Amino acid sequence: MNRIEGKTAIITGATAGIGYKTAELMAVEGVKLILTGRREKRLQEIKNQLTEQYNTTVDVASFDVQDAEACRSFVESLSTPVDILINNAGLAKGTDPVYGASFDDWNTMIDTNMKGLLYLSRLISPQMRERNTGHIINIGSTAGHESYAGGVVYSATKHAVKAITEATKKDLHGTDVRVSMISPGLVETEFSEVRFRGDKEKAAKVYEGMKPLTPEDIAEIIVFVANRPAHVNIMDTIIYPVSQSSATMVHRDE
Ligand code: NDP
Ligand code: 8X3
Repeated sequence: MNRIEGKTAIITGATAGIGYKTAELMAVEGVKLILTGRREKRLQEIKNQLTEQYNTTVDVASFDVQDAEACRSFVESLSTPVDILINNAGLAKGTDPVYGASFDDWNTMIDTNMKGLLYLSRLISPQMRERNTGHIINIGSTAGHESYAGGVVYSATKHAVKAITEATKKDLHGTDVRVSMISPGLVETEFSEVRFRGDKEKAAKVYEGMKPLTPEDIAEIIVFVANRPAHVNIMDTIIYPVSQSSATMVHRDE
Protein backbone atom coordinates (compact mmCIF):
# COMPACT_ATOMS: atom_id res chain seq x y z
CA MET A 1 0.00 0.00 0.00
CA ASN A 2 1.32 3.43 -0.95
CA ARG A 3 0.78 5.82 1.98
CA ILE A 4 3.37 8.40 0.87
CA GLU A 5 1.95 9.36 -2.52
CA GLY A 6 1.35 13.12 -2.64
CA LYS A 7 3.38 13.74 0.52
CA THR A 8 6.18 16.32 0.50
CA ALA A 9 9.68 15.16 1.43
CA ILE A 10 12.93 17.05 1.89
CA ILE A 11 15.99 14.92 1.21
CA THR A 12 19.31 16.51 2.14
CA GLY A 13 22.37 15.26 0.27
CA ALA A 14 20.34 14.14 -2.72
CA THR A 15 23.07 14.77 -5.30
CA ALA A 16 24.66 11.34 -4.82
CA GLY A 17 24.53 7.93 -3.18
CA ILE A 18 21.79 7.05 -0.72
CA GLY A 19 20.06 10.43 -0.96
CA TYR A 20 19.85 10.35 -4.74
CA LYS A 21 18.49 6.77 -4.80
CA THR A 22 15.96 7.61 -2.10
CA ALA A 23 14.80 10.55 -4.23
CA GLU A 24 14.35 8.26 -7.20
CA LEU A 25 12.43 5.58 -5.27
CA MET A 26 10.25 8.23 -3.67
CA ALA A 27 9.56 9.78 -7.08
CA VAL A 28 8.33 6.34 -8.20
CA GLU A 29 5.86 6.45 -5.27
CA GLY A 30 4.63 9.94 -6.28
CA VAL A 31 6.25 11.82 -3.40
CA LYS A 32 6.71 15.57 -4.02
CA LEU A 33 10.42 16.12 -3.61
CA ILE A 34 12.53 18.96 -2.29
CA LEU A 35 16.13 17.96 -2.90
CA THR A 36 19.20 19.63 -1.48
CA GLY A 37 22.97 19.44 -1.73
CA ARG A 38 25.81 21.81 -2.53
CA ARG A 39 26.23 20.85 -6.22
CA GLU A 40 23.71 23.05 -8.00
CA LYS A 41 24.27 21.66 -11.51
CA ARG A 42 23.84 18.09 -10.31
CA LEU A 43 20.61 19.07 -8.53
CA GLN A 44 19.23 20.60 -11.74
CA GLU A 45 20.14 17.46 -13.71
CA ILE A 46 18.39 15.27 -11.12
CA LYS A 47 15.34 17.52 -11.14
CA ASN A 48 15.13 17.25 -14.94
CA GLN A 49 15.65 13.49 -14.90
CA LEU A 50 13.07 12.75 -12.19
CA THR A 51 10.38 15.07 -13.53
CA GLU A 52 10.78 13.61 -17.02
CA GLN A 53 10.66 10.03 -15.80
CA TYR A 54 8.11 10.17 -12.99
CA ASN A 55 4.79 11.79 -12.33
CA THR A 56 5.80 14.10 -9.50
CA THR A 57 7.16 17.54 -8.71
CA VAL A 58 10.78 18.19 -7.80
CA ASP A 59 12.14 21.39 -6.27
CA VAL A 60 15.82 21.82 -5.57
CA ALA A 61 17.87 24.06 -3.30
CA SER A 62 21.61 24.23 -3.21
CA PHE A 63 23.18 25.20 0.10
CA ASP A 64 25.63 23.94 2.69
CA VAL A 65 23.92 22.38 5.72
CA GLN A 66 26.84 23.58 7.87
CA ASP A 67 25.57 27.14 7.37
CA ALA A 68 22.77 27.81 9.88
CA GLU A 69 21.58 30.95 8.07
CA ALA A 70 21.47 29.12 4.73
CA CYS A 71 19.36 26.40 6.38
CA ARG A 72 17.07 29.08 7.81
CA SER A 73 16.66 30.87 4.44
CA PHE A 74 15.94 27.55 2.76
CA VAL A 75 13.20 26.65 5.24
CA GLU A 76 11.74 30.18 5.09
CA SER A 77 11.55 29.87 1.30
CA LEU A 78 9.36 26.75 1.43
CA SER A 79 5.82 27.34 0.24
CA THR A 80 4.40 24.06 1.47
CA PRO A 81 4.42 22.10 4.75
CA VAL A 82 6.89 19.25 4.92
CA ASP A 83 5.65 15.74 5.67
CA ILE A 84 8.97 13.91 5.63
CA LEU A 85 12.43 15.27 6.45
CA ILE A 86 15.26 12.95 5.51
CA ASN A 87 18.47 14.18 7.15
CA ASN A 88 20.91 12.32 4.92
CA ALA A 89 23.68 14.83 4.05
CA GLY A 90 26.84 13.63 5.72
CA LEU A 91 30.41 12.58 5.27
CA ALA A 92 33.60 11.21 6.77
CA LYS A 93 36.92 12.97 6.33
CA GLY A 94 40.04 10.87 6.73
CA THR A 95 40.86 7.87 8.91
CA ASP A 96 43.46 9.58 11.08
CA PRO A 97 43.81 8.64 14.74
CA VAL A 98 42.92 11.00 17.56
CA TYR A 99 46.62 11.86 17.97
CA GLY A 100 47.07 12.83 14.32
CA ALA A 101 43.83 14.07 12.79
CA SER A 102 43.15 17.59 11.54
CA PHE A 103 40.86 20.01 13.37
CA ASP A 104 39.42 21.06 9.98
CA ASP A 105 38.31 17.50 9.21
CA TRP A 106 36.75 17.17 12.66
CA ASN A 107 34.89 20.47 12.29
CA THR A 108 33.59 19.50 8.84
CA MET A 109 32.20 16.20 10.14
CA ILE A 110 30.71 17.72 13.29
CA ASP A 111 29.23 20.70 11.44
CA THR A 112 27.74 18.57 8.67
CA ASN A 113 26.67 15.32 10.34
CA MET A 114 25.52 16.80 13.64
CA LYS A 115 24.89 20.51 13.36
CA GLY A 116 23.41 20.44 9.84
CA LEU A 117 21.02 17.69 10.88
CA LEU A 118 20.13 19.60 14.05
CA TYR A 119 19.54 22.89 12.21
CA LEU A 120 17.06 21.32 9.81
CA SER A 121 15.31 19.36 12.54
CA ARG A 122 15.02 22.53 14.61
CA LEU A 123 13.64 24.50 11.66
CA ILE A 124 11.20 21.89 10.31
CA SER A 125 9.93 20.18 13.49
CA PRO A 126 7.79 23.12 14.75
CA GLN A 127 5.46 22.90 11.75
CA MET A 128 5.24 19.12 12.15
CA ARG A 129 4.44 19.52 15.84
CA GLU A 130 1.81 22.18 15.09
CA ARG A 131 0.18 20.03 12.41
CA ASN A 132 0.57 16.93 14.62
CA THR A 133 1.94 14.97 11.69
CA GLY A 134 5.26 14.38 9.99
CA HIS A 135 8.27 12.11 9.94
CA ILE A 136 11.94 12.90 10.57
CA ILE A 137 14.27 10.20 9.25
CA ASN A 138 17.92 10.57 10.24
CA ILE A 139 20.64 8.66 8.44
CA GLY A 140 22.94 7.30 11.10
CA SER A 141 25.42 4.48 10.61
CA THR A 142 26.63 1.28 12.16
CA ALA A 143 29.44 3.65 13.26
CA GLY A 144 26.78 5.16 15.53
CA HIS A 145 26.53 1.84 17.32
CA GLU A 146 30.18 0.79 17.34
CA SER A 147 33.22 3.03 17.10
CA TYR A 148 36.41 1.98 15.36
CA ALA A 149 40.06 3.03 15.15
CA GLY A 150 40.41 5.73 12.51
CA GLY A 151 36.83 6.84 12.94
CA VAL A 152 37.04 8.75 16.20
CA VAL A 153 35.04 11.78 15.14
CA TYR A 154 32.97 10.19 12.37
CA SER A 155 31.79 7.57 14.88
CA ALA A 156 31.18 10.28 17.45
CA THR A 157 28.96 12.19 15.02
CA LYS A 158 26.97 9.07 14.22
CA HIS A 159 26.63 8.20 17.93
CA ALA A 160 25.33 11.76 18.22
CA VAL A 161 22.79 11.09 15.47
CA LYS A 162 21.53 8.17 17.56
CA ALA A 163 21.26 10.39 20.65
CA ILE A 164 19.59 13.17 18.66
CA THR A 165 17.10 10.73 17.13
CA GLU A 166 16.14 9.29 20.52
CA ALA A 167 15.87 12.68 22.19
CA THR A 168 13.90 14.15 19.27
CA LYS A 169 11.39 11.31 19.59
CA LYS A 170 11.10 12.07 23.30
CA ASP A 171 10.76 15.83 22.71
CA LEU A 172 7.86 15.07 20.37
CA HIS A 173 6.35 12.49 22.72
CA GLY A 174 2.57 12.69 22.76
CA THR A 175 2.38 13.99 19.18
CA ASP A 176 1.89 11.92 16.04
CA VAL A 177 5.22 13.04 14.59
CA ARG A 178 7.45 10.05 13.88
CA VAL A 179 11.22 10.00 14.31
CA SER A 180 13.39 7.25 12.84
CA MET A 181 17.00 6.39 12.16
CA ILE A 182 18.60 4.22 9.49
CA SER A 183 22.01 2.72 10.34
CA PRO A 184 23.81 1.22 7.34
CA GLY A 185 27.16 -0.56 7.27
CA LEU A 186 29.32 -0.44 4.12
CA VAL A 187 27.42 1.09 1.19
CA GLU A 188 29.25 1.76 -2.07
CA THR A 189 28.67 5.44 -2.89
CA GLU A 190 30.89 8.51 -3.20
CA PHE A 191 31.40 8.21 0.58
CA SER A 192 34.87 6.61 0.50
CA GLU A 193 36.07 8.86 -2.31
CA VAL A 194 35.11 11.86 -0.20
CA ARG A 195 36.69 10.29 2.88
CA PHE A 196 39.96 9.71 0.98
CA ARG A 197 39.89 13.15 -0.70
CA GLY A 198 39.30 11.92 -4.22
CA ASP A 199 41.72 8.96 -4.11
CA LYS A 200 39.65 6.50 -6.17
CA GLU A 201 42.10 3.63 -5.73
CA LYS A 202 42.02 3.87 -1.95
CA ALA A 203 38.24 4.23 -2.03
CA ALA A 204 37.84 1.11 -4.20
CA LYS A 205 39.89 -0.93 -1.69
CA VAL A 206 37.17 -0.43 0.95
CA TYR A 207 34.84 -2.61 -1.12
CA GLU A 208 37.45 -4.97 -2.59
CA GLY A 209 36.66 -8.70 -2.49
CA MET A 210 33.25 -8.23 -0.88
CA LYS A 211 29.77 -7.27 -1.96
CA PRO A 212 28.84 -3.98 -0.27
CA LEU A 213 25.32 -2.66 0.15
CA THR A 214 24.03 -0.52 -2.71
CA PRO A 215 22.33 2.86 -2.31
CA GLU A 216 19.17 1.13 -3.50
CA ASP A 217 19.34 -1.40 -0.63
CA ILE A 218 19.18 1.50 1.82
CA ALA A 219 16.73 3.64 -0.16
CA GLU A 220 14.26 0.73 -0.19
CA ILE A 221 14.44 0.59 3.61
CA ILE A 222 13.98 4.35 3.93
CA VAL A 223 10.87 4.14 1.74
CA PHE A 224 9.63 1.17 3.79
CA VAL A 225 10.11 3.09 7.06
CA ALA A 226 8.32 6.17 5.66
CA ASN A 227 5.49 4.07 4.26
CA ARG A 228 4.44 2.35 7.52
CA PRO A 229 0.96 3.10 8.87
CA ALA A 230 0.78 6.40 10.78
CA HIS A 231 0.84 4.67 14.20
CA VAL A 232 4.04 2.68 13.44
CA ASN A 233 7.35 4.36 14.30
CA ILE A 234 10.47 2.40 13.39
CA MET A 235 13.16 3.83 15.67
CA ASP A 236 16.24 2.29 14.04
CA THR A 237 17.36 -0.24 11.48
CA ILE A 238 20.87 -1.70 11.40
CA ILE A 239 21.82 -3.01 7.97
CA TYR A 240 25.07 -4.80 7.13
CA PRO A 241 26.07 -6.53 3.93
CA VAL A 242 26.13 -10.26 4.72
CA SER A 243 29.93 -10.30 4.52
CA GLN A 244 30.24 -7.64 7.24
CA SER A 245 29.68 -8.50 10.92
CA SER A 246 31.10 -5.41 12.63
CA ALA A 247 32.92 -2.21 11.70
CA THR A 248 36.15 -4.14 11.25
CA MET A 249 34.98 -7.72 10.54
CA VAL A 250 34.62 -7.80 6.78
CA HIS A 251 34.96 -11.11 4.99
CA ARG A 252 36.78 -10.73 1.67
CA ASP A 253 37.42 -13.23 -1.12
CA GLU A 254 41.07 -14.32 -1.31
P1 NDP B 1 27.77 10.32 -0.78
O1 NDP B 1 29.09 10.96 -0.62
O2 NDP B 1 27.52 9.51 -1.99
O3 NDP B 1 26.61 11.41 -0.63
C1 NDP B 1 26.67 12.38 0.38
C2 NDP B 1 25.65 13.48 0.11
O4 NDP B 1 25.73 14.45 1.18
C3 NDP B 1 25.91 14.21 -1.18
O5 NDP B 1 24.69 14.42 -1.84
C4 NDP B 1 26.51 15.53 -0.75
O6 NDP B 1 26.11 16.54 -1.65
C5 NDP B 1 25.82 15.74 0.60
N1 NDP B 1 26.58 16.63 1.48
C6 NDP B 1 27.79 16.40 2.04
N2 NDP B 1 28.18 17.47 2.75
C7 NDP B 1 27.20 18.40 2.63
C8 NDP B 1 27.01 19.72 3.11
N3 NDP B 1 27.93 20.31 3.91
N4 NDP B 1 25.90 20.39 2.79
C9 NDP B 1 24.97 19.82 2.01
N5 NDP B 1 25.06 18.57 1.52
C10 NDP B 1 26.18 17.88 1.81
O7 NDP B 1 27.60 9.42 0.53
P2 NDP B 1 26.42 8.46 1.05
O8 NDP B 1 25.26 8.48 0.15
O9 NDP B 1 27.06 7.17 1.36
O10 NDP B 1 26.09 9.17 2.42
C11 NDP B 1 24.79 9.59 2.81
C12 NDP B 1 24.67 9.44 4.31
O11 NDP B 1 24.78 8.06 4.65
C13 NDP B 1 25.74 10.15 5.12
O12 NDP B 1 25.14 10.73 6.26
C14 NDP B 1 26.68 9.02 5.53
O13 NDP B 1 27.35 9.31 6.73
C15 NDP B 1 25.69 7.90 5.71
N6 NDP B 1 26.24 6.56 5.67
C16 NDP B 1 26.97 6.12 4.60
C17 NDP B 1 27.47 4.83 4.59
C18 NDP B 1 28.33 4.32 3.49
O14 NDP B 1 29.03 3.29 3.70
N7 NDP B 1 28.34 4.92 2.32
C19 NDP B 1 27.19 3.92 5.70
C20 NDP B 1 26.42 4.48 6.76
C21 NDP B 1 25.95 5.74 6.73
P3 NDP B 1 27.05 17.72 -2.20
O15 NDP B 1 28.44 17.16 -2.33
O16 NDP B 1 26.40 18.09 -3.49
O17 NDP B 1 26.93 18.78 -1.18
C1 8X3 C 1 29.81 4.51 6.97
C2 8X3 C 1 30.17 3.11 7.31
O1 8X3 C 1 31.95 1.65 8.40
O2 8X3 C 1 32.70 3.46 6.94
O3 8X3 C 1 29.02 5.07 7.96
O4 8X3 C 1 31.83 3.93 9.13
S1 8X3 C 1 31.72 3.06 7.98
